[in-house]
Order: sequence, then structure tokens, then C-alpha cells
Amino acid sequence: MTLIDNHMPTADIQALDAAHHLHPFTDGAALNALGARVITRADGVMLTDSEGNEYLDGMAGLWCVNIGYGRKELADVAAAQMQQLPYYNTFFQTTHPPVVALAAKLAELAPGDLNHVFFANSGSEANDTNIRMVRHYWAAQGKPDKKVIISRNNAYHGSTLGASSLGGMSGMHAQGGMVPDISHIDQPYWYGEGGDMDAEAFGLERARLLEAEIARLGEENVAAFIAEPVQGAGAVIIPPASYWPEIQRICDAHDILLIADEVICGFGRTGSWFGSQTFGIRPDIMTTAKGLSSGYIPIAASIVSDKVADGINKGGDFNHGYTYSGHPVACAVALENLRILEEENIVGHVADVAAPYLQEKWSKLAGHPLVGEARCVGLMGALELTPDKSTRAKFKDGGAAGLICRTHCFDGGLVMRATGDTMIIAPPLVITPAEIDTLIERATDALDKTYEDLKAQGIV
Ligand code: PXG
Repeated sequence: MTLIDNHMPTADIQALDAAHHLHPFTDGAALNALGARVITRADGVMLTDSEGNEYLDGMAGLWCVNIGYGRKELADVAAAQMQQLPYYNTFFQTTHPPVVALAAKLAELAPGDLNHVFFANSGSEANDTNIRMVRHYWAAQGKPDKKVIISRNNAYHGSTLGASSLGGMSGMHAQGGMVPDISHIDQPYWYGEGGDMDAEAFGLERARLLEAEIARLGEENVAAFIAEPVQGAGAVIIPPASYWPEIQRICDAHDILLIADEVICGFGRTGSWFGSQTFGIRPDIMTTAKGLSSGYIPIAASIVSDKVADGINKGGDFNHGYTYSGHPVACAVALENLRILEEENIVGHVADVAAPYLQEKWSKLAGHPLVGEARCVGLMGALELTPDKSTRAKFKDGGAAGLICRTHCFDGGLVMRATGDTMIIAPPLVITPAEIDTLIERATDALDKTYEDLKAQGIV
């Protein structure tokens, strides 16, 4: 058996990495000068690097390892499925048991009448599917002009051309351009953009931007609105309670499909199976990926309502699909992951144990001199670093404080991400209160060290 392991000295792995591997979202030259950290194994909530250092993984990989690392059951099921039926497609009047079982399971878990599933391999591909599916849906209803999709600035929906166009990251739009007929409204980011406004009034104001944008474009031209229940990569932006009910009202009033991008929020992250349940959203389509397999294997799914499925079926062939849509091994692994989430009541653990415990400890970090806001929902949280708590001021050199803090976290055995000067966490859902204590201790230590560094540089 060939298991690629830490078979070489770290420096040799780093040299090969620098010579041949292009990293996502990375300044390659800067990384190659530093050398990448080499992660070699993981168990539970802990990672180990090639030097034997251990880290508490406060990001569950990339927001995906919901059941934690090292679950042998998923490996066993993959091996068994590979031996029985390693591959078959579902294009030409064929199907296979794992894809049917997973589609039925997702229909059971998903809220409302979201009973139909189109499979992909990544959240990006699933969102590309959604773009084509909603446009095809409206064309099949005799409304081919309804094709604009409204999204939000600072949203993240993936990196393919379609998904990055849906996303609201200007740095991505600047590289490679955008597909047409997508527009963006401002996000419900009260800490960063709410100024002196009351948070709930601000939430309503931001939701009503959707109604204004529909009016500007003409309802007859708008296909759908897409949004993450809680923006993840955008820095864990938790909307005010007033936001989602108003968005739902507007979508209903104007006959606009609502796509909830649950790639991060799905499968327990917010303390319910789906973020849509936590926020009372009734989507027509949910995008899911990441936690669907806890990241053990690539798989994603667009889960759609009876109305959307019936609607696209009226349009004849839906000319869309990936070689690996509903891959049998990926489906088998996802099903095993869902079995574990369900039988071990991991979503209940988030709701009843881990999230309330994190909420209590995390909110206390707001007392730190560097922290302007400490917010969390379920097991996702953010710390806004600021040079002046009283005014929620931003650092002049945006992003530098976040990077200093991230480095101190790594050095202290914690993976915590920096998005600009906002520190974010989303640990595996199986994290225990004792492990949350460790996370908080390490985060506090990193904040203290960052504060000392910034003081020494005269920044705070
Ligand atoms: N939607 C959302 C809400 C996501 O968070 C995607 C779609 C795309 O999924 P794929 O599987 O194509 O990556 C994502 C992915 C970050 C980061 O830096 C977040 C993601 C991916 C990479 C980095 O927080 N989310």
C-alpha cells in the first residue's frame, strides 16, 4: 500500500512543494520564501505536522470536518464501495444504490419540500449548477428573461467562473472577469458597516436593498437571490434577527427563487441541521458540500424543492452534469457521515452542549483590549480586532494585525484564521467543553502576544 506520509525531511517536502505545487488563494512567491507547514496526520480535533507539533484545528480543515478526524468507518465504507462498484454514472437512464440512498436521505433531512437532489463535487460546482438550473427553470415556465441572480458584496460562493461571479469578492472579479446577469447588494454586516444605527434597523435596511434592486432590474428579469445564512469566508457575518424574515418576505412577494448557500452552515454548524432552520428561511434551493462528507471525500449537492424540480422537468432535458455527479464512493462516504452525525446526535451536541459553552467563553474575549466584538452562532465565531474599541476603528495597515495574530495562534498550537483583521473559528462539531477551554486559552494567549507586538510597534 502506498501511503504518502512524512517520508522526507520537512525541508525537502517544502522544496518540492515550492517547485511544483500552486496553492489556492496564495501569493506563491511569498509562500515559497517561507515554506509551507506540512500537515501529516489528524485525529479528533487535533492536527500533527511533519515536525511533530500538534494544533487544535479551530477551522475544521476548511469549515468541513464536522465529525472530526480519524473516523475509520468512512474509510471502511469507501474501501467496500470501491470493491463493489467503484464508478458508474447516472446520465443515460441508469442509477445505482448509493446515489439513490443518499438523495433519499438528504430529502428526509432537508426542511420543507426540498425533496430532490442534483449532485456535484464541490460547492463551486453546485453553485454553477444553481445558476444554470434557476435560469432553465424560469425559461421552462415561459419566462426566459428572468435570469438575473442577485447576490451580496463580500459573499463567498466558490471559485469557478460562475460561482466567483455570484460571490461578492472584488479581488476575485478582478482576476478573470464575471459571467453576465449577476448583481450584488450590500451585506448585513452591522459591526463593520452599521455605524451608529441600531442593529435591527440596520438589518431591515440591508434586507430592503434587495427589494430596491429587484425594482431597479424589473421583477420580470430577476431569477433568484442567493445568500449564505451566515457569511463564512466573509468573516462569520451573523445577520441581525430582522434580516432574514424581511428577505423571505421580499422573495415571496416578487416571485424570486431563494437559494440558501449552506456549504458552511449545513450539517450542524449553526446548531440545526441547516442554517435555514436556525434563521427561519424557506429556501427553494440549498447548496451543500463540505459537511456533507465531513470533508473526507469531495461531494456536493443542490437540494431543490418540489416546485423547482417539477419546473425544470417541464423544460425537457436539463443539459448539465458532471462525470462524477453522484459518484458511488463519495455517496457511500457521505451516507456514513450522515449516519454518524445522526446516531451520535452531533447536531444536538452542538445545540445543547458545545455552542452554549463556546458562546459563554467566546463572548468574554470581547473584554480583551484588542477585541471590538466577539460574535458566534453555533460553532462558528469571529473576533474583530481593533486599535480602538470605543469607535470600532479599523487598523490603518488592514490585515497586518490579523496575520500577526494568526502566526501567534499557530505557534501556540491553534489554527484560527484571519480574514483581514477579523479572526475566525469553526472547529469540528464534536469538540468537547475541555477542548473549547484549550481553544480559548490559546486564542487568549495569541491575542495577548499580538497586543504586545502592536504596542511595541506603536500601533495601539
Ligand atoms: N459556498 C460557500 C458558502 C463556501 O463557503 C463554497 C461555496 C465553494 O465550495 P468549494 O467546495 O468549491 O470550495 C464555499 C467554500 C475560506 C474558504 O477561506 C472558504 C471556502 C473555500 C475556501 C476557502 O474561508 N468555502
